[in-house]
Amino acid sequence: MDRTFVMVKPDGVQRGLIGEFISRFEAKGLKLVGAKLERLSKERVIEQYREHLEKPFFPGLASYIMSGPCFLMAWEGKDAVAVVRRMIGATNPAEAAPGSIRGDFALDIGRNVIHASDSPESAARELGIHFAPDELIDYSRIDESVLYE
Ligand code: YYY
Ligand code: MG
Repeated sequence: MDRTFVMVKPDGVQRGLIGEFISRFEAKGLKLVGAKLERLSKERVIEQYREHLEKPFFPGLASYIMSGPCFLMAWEGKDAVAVVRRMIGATNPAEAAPGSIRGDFALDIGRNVIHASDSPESAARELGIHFAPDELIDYSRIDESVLYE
């Protein structure tokens, strides 16, 4: 099973959308294996977005991510990384498909409400940045026997 890192950004938290987003992932059949509300330090934002450090949008991105608490989650399931990326939609909400989270809840690329890892390698790296090993919980969910072939 894949694990992926998902983060409700400060605009999503402020707009009261944490529960809506959790509901979508739960309804899909994914399993929540870690979660916490946190204000990210500059160091953590730099680590999270290190591929974008030199981009012109980085300063704005960093101050937005640090503008308030984020809700950090780890989700587990079959192909969870790819599945969650499709569920959150394209980076630019104007191009994100209706039915995706960004397609349904955002308008501006600089306020796109949610983050999710883009590959299994990024997921492992990002989970390592934000969660200590004992914050990720191994358990079975009762519906797993009917969710999977
Ligand atoms: O992975 P994803 O969040 O979909 O997009 P990235 O290309 O990794 O960019 C990270 C983050 O940076 C994006 O969610 C919004 C912001 N951003 C921006 O503000 N302006 C851009 N032109 C590109 C990205
Ligand atoms: Mg990305």
